[in-house]
Amino acid sequence: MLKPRTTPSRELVSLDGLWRFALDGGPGPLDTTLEAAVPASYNDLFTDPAIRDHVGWVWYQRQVRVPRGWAGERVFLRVDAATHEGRVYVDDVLVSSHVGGYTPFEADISEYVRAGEEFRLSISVNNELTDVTIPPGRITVTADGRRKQTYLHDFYNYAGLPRSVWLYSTPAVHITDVTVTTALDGTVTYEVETSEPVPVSARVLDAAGTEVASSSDGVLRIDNPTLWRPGAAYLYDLEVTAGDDVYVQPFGIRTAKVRGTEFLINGEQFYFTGFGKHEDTPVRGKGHDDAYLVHDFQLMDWIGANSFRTSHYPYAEEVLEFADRHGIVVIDETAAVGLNLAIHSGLTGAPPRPTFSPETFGDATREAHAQAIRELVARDKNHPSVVMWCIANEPASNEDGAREYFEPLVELTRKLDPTRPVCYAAVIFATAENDRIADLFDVLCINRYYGWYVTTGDLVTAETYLEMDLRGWVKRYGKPIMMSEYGADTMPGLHSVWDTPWTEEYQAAYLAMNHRVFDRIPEFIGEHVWNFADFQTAHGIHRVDGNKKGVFTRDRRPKTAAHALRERWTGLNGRKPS
Ligand code: BDP
Repeated sequence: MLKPRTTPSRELVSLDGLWRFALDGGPGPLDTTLEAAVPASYNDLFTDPAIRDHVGWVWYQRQVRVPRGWAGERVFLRVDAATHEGRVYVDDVLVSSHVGGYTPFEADISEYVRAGEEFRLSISVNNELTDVTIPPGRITVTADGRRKQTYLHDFYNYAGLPRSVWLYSTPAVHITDVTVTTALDGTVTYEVETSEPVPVSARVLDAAGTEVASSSDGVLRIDNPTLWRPGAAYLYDLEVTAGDDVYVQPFGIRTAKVRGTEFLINGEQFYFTGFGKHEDTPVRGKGHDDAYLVHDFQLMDWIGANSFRTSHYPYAEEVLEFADRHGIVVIDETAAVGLNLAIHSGLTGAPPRPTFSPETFGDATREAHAQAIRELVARDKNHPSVVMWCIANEPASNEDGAREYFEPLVELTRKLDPTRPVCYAAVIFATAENDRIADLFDVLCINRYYGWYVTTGDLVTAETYLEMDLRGWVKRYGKPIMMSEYGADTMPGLHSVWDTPWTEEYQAAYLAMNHRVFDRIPEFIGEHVWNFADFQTAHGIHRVDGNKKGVFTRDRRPKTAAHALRERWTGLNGRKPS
């Protein structure tokens, strides 16, 4: 799905800003004095707990004027994200609806609007998570009649319109999709879809804007191509012309492959250093913010991180574009977090239920999951920064039914994109012995908290357990292995001379213990600390104002461990620490 852009044939109007907001009332004029910022999650904007804890639909509304020059053009309304379900109304007409909180959708509204005139735009957004949504959740009704949302992940279920909303124009016949595939010798293959059959041609402009190739047969050849490399980004523009429409798709020339136990970018071994992140900031919640975007990438550069995982959902497209431009490597994840009922029963003492069954997560969940994969790949396939798809975080891959559930999803991912490796992040209950799905994937991504949730405060035992565990995976599967999560909650300002959990010293010692183990395993291809920054967690779970495993605080100040990581990672340039 194409990102809206201005091109010689397309215009773009941002609808970001303040919208009228209400818990109910639309699509007629909202009777409200509340206003909500877009982009932003609505939860932390207001002081009223009835809004923060609301379960169900909310309404956003504003007037929009179609530019007067757009007569005869197609007019599209594009929502970058409505978390988790969105419905778009032009005046009283429902023009589009979409399920899935972290991928975009759009509607051709040409027949409902006129150039130069205003219309009332309403978007209703629903935050409910159920056993057929990705991510899953559950709604219960309390004894006093309140609907309560629970879910199987720790981060707060921020909702609303966390990304931009756009109005854009195209010519009547227009480009609807572009797919670019590259090879290191400079061969660029492109596929273009259009709303009606028209002749298509394309040319490539280099970073200086000079034309370096052109064709109309789907294949382009660039002589002496400059590759996109981690830490040394280089982007070309593919300018596609189809009839009267022009679309410009940036791309990079690079490959990402697994060979034996190596992860190769452009045929060279790559060692991941970095983080699992979250889209999470004070007040905005999951709202995209360009200032935090720039600052977070500055901090990643400062600390020597060359990569991150979009845990646990697709991030705003601006984030991936920034990574493309700055040579940061991305593992791109679906929102399939929490397909694991054992963790929940472990935490609550509820009797364990099988994760994969018709009564729990069955065919309908898997179809929602498949759709999440389709939309992720459709949106992000052209980003050179994305080197691997992660299709789930901590599923119950050790349980009956996991293989039946995942096999078709892995096949689907590979069919949609044969060019990138595929992984999932394995939960602690899934071991080399009992995991049912690891052989289907390319890289072993392991989440482990020895020394935190297990053997808390005992880093000596933790080191032994961790090494045994990781070596078991290497031995059984012979695939590249990386740590996709390891971390310890840390209260900034808390110090100790002993191995005391929650202190800054303990976080640093915990990470150092993990690093000793990684460095003893030749098949290791990377380390992503959990988490880049502290983040807000679900109401009512056992956390003190959020998850504190950040190496930076929620307002992005370094904890002691940040300096130690900086020492380890700086200067590696994708090579394994020695
Ligand atoms: C892992 C999850 C991650 C959590 C983390 C934690 O993948 O989302 O935030 O644990 O508990 O199980 O800090």
